[in-house]
Amino acid sequence: MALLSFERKYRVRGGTLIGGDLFDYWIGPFYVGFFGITTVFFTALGTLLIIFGASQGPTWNLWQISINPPDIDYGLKLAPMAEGGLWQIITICAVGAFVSWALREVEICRKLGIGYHVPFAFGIAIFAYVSLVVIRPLLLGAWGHGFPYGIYSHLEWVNNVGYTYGNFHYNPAHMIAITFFFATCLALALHGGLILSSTNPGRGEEVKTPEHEDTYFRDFIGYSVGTLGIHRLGLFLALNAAFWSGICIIISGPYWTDAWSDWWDWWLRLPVFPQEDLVREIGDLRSEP
Ligand code: 07D
Ligand code: 07D
Ligand code: U10
Repeated sequence: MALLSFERKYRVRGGTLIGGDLFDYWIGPFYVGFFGITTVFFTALGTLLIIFGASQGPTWNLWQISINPPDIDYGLKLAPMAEGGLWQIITICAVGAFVSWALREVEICRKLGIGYHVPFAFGIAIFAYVSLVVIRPLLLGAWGHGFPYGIYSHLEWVNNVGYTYGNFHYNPAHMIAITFFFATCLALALHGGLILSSTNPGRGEEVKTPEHEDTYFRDFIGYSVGTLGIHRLGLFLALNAAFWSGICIIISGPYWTDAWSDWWDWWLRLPVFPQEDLVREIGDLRSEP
């Protein structure tokens, strides 16, 4: 069915989570719905507040604008607008907009009768964001632990928080997240490559079948995960990348306050190693310059 006639067929009422028929319509290509309205509301308010914050700051340079969270001293209290209160309201708008966007995805899934995989996946991205600006600040007792909203300032934050825990690469959950990020790229490159190689042949050549795709990997590595399986695997890898990212930052501070490299001492403390010698050895290693 051509896309336009398909759209006419499925663009019918129903499937909304809230608001019944009230916002159940389209504007141009966009489905609106109750959560389209709340998305527009939170996005517009949040964006306006960022622009307002920029107008109060020292620069209009897009790369350098920064809306900073309150001082750690404010703890979990509301701060005055100019001292982080703006950041707090913008954070509420951001969470409101992201959650609205996810729920609008859910309503579209319901209209189409498809699974909720896409909103679920976006939910994991929202979790990663919330872990940075809500969960970890709450656990550490101050909104000041959130990251500043600015293109370069947020990079400074990542760098500073990284070095607060020594070498952040030793954070085990960071390692797991990075491994999943790298694996996601590998899987997508293999999948994109394989599909194009078989379904986009040169002029005059035949389009190949999924059997060709399966056989390629059987010949190559002895096993094919299958045409549905690669999509399951891709989603699994990508979701784990963002999930373990959230975990790696939540445990930095609330669970582990020293250098992450020291966390690995548990290995040396396993009862299989002679303890007295090792404890002395660890001490010696630490006192080296
Ligand atoms: C390609 C989809 C399109 C999305 C784009 C981003 C804005 C921000 C806001 C001026 C893949 C649109 C950008 C709406 C404008 C203001 C106030 C997605 C694609 C094109 N970061 N980060 C970037 C965000 C965090 C880190 C770029 C957002 C954490 C590092 C862009 C968030 C940590 C580097 C950006 C967020 C962190 C970046 C490109 C939220 C750990 C870079 C992003 C809401 C995750 C890179 C100058 C991209 C860069 C970069 C946006 C959070 C680390 C500005 C919206 C705190 C190390 N980040 N980031 O393509 O070049 O994503 O920075 O959580 O090197 Mg970041
Ligand atoms: C948070 C984004 C959510 C986005 C949402 C949507 C809009 C709309 C509109 C375009 C999670 C936003 C949408 C705004 C836009 C339009 C129209 C995604 C989020 C909801 N690190 N590190 C990570 C690596 C080092 C440090 C994660 C690598 C150093 C800290 C990932 C290296 C030190 C933190 C990662 C490396 C350090 C991280 C980021 C290499 C610094 C975090 C991905 C090769 C000295 C952060 C949850 C992520 C984290 C994080 C990778 C190096 C510090 C695993 C590959 C050693 C402090 N690092 N890192 O989280 O876990 O995406 O955040 O060296 O906080 Mg790291
Ligand atoms: C996949 C796939 C597959 C496909 C696919 C895809 C995955 C096998 C069949 C999809 C993949 C692609 C298309 C590839 C490219 C994608 C990426 C690289 C990912 C990154 C994407 C982007 C960078 C694009 C981001 C664009 C967005 C989010 C659209 C922005 C839209 C809006 C702002 C409108 C949203 C609509 C709403 C909220 C509903 C209500 C609508 C209205 C009221 C009307 C519109 C009104 C406005 C726009 C004004 C309102 C004001 C707002 C929102 C404030 C904005 C403030 C500003 C300052 C701008 O597997 O198959 O193929 O294709």
